[in-house]
Amino acid sequence: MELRTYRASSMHEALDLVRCELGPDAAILHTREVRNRRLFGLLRGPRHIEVTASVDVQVPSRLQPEDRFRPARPAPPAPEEPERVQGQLQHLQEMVEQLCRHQQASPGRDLPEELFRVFTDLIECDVDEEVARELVERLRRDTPRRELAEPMLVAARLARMLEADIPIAGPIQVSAQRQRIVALVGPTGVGKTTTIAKLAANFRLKEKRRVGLITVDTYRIAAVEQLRTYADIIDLPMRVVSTPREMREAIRRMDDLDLLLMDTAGRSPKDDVRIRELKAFLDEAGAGEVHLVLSGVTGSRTLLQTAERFAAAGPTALILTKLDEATSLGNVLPLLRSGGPPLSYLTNGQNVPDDIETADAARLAGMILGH
Ligand SMILES: Nc1nc2c(ncn2[C@@H]2O[C@H](COP(=O)(O)OP(=O)(O)OP(=O)(O)O)[C@@H](O)[C@H]2O)c(=O)[nH]1
Ligand SMILES: [Mg+2]
Repeated sequence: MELRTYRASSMHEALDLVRCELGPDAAILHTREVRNRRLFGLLRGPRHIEVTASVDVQVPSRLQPEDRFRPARPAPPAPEEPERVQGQLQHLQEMVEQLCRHQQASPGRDLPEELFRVFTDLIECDVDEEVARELVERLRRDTPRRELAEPMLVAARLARMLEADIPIAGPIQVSAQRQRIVALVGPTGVGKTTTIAKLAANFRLKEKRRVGLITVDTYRIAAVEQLRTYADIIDLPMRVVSTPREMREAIRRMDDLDLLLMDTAGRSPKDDVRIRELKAFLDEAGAGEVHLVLSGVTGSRTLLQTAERFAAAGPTALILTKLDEATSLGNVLPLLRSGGPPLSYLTNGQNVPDDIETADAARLAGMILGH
């Protein structure tokens, strides 16, 4: 049995949602008024109506008859009395079993009101239901009862829990003693070239490092031109390579530089062959660091699947881009908790070189919670 819960600002809107998604046969099982608090804040938010509905269950609706979607089902021809009672009993038993099963899976089971609110806040921050449930259960297990009554303390504890789940790589370590070769890989259009420009400008202009650029993105003329424009503005040497031999040659010619940043062509996560080709190229270059670049505005499942596909390129770190465009960031949690590469940088805008920062677990946890 599938139960769905809808929230809207009025009963009318909530019922429209149910009608749209579940059709006119949906049974309304429960309605309640909820008030969202701004995340873990003390202020009461706007009033919402929450409606739980199902197309699978056949119980009398809690709504007034005029609001019901399900017209009364035509009565079947009356069977013999004992048979009818037996049938009803069996139906009732099935219904109770289904409701018990749902109750066990439900996050609201026995949850104190404060934690239920944390759960709904997490859902609103785009955290997957499964992850939200796990976090709330951990909170319930670990939080002393008197602390539960203090939203600020609960929020702080939750933030620390998230923080502990975010692996951090730290920034690229550049030194004059040993050259570092760092490649950025990832799907198309996520911001690889822009991020290379930001990194290059920061290391060159702020840290006064000797930086060079290499692009292996020769699939599009515009891609080479884009990087060349940045190389000209920042005043950096740049090489375009399309074969392993050219790669070795380019690296040999730039072996006096502290940092080589390597831009690669965006690859579809579904293109396993191209991703393996890319890995061979990076091995040839001796890239000591491979940063997988993913956009923070991607859905949680796609983020996980894309990271899985790009595992073949041997990423050692993760960069999340376009955080400025995301309305919520709970979608990145499953990826960060999946045991993949640790985070190196976050980018939050199109401006070169400013819109980049070294990833910080506490700050990102706060961003995910909408602080
Ligand atoms: N809002 C926002 N836009 C960004 C960010 N980083 C990059 N962009 C924009 O995203 C678009 C694509 O950026 P590119 O750097 O060309 O992306 P790419 O990954 O190199 O793309 P391909 O080489 O085609 O695979 C550009 O319009 C960038 O300005 C960011 O942090 N925030
Ligand atoms: Mg590019």
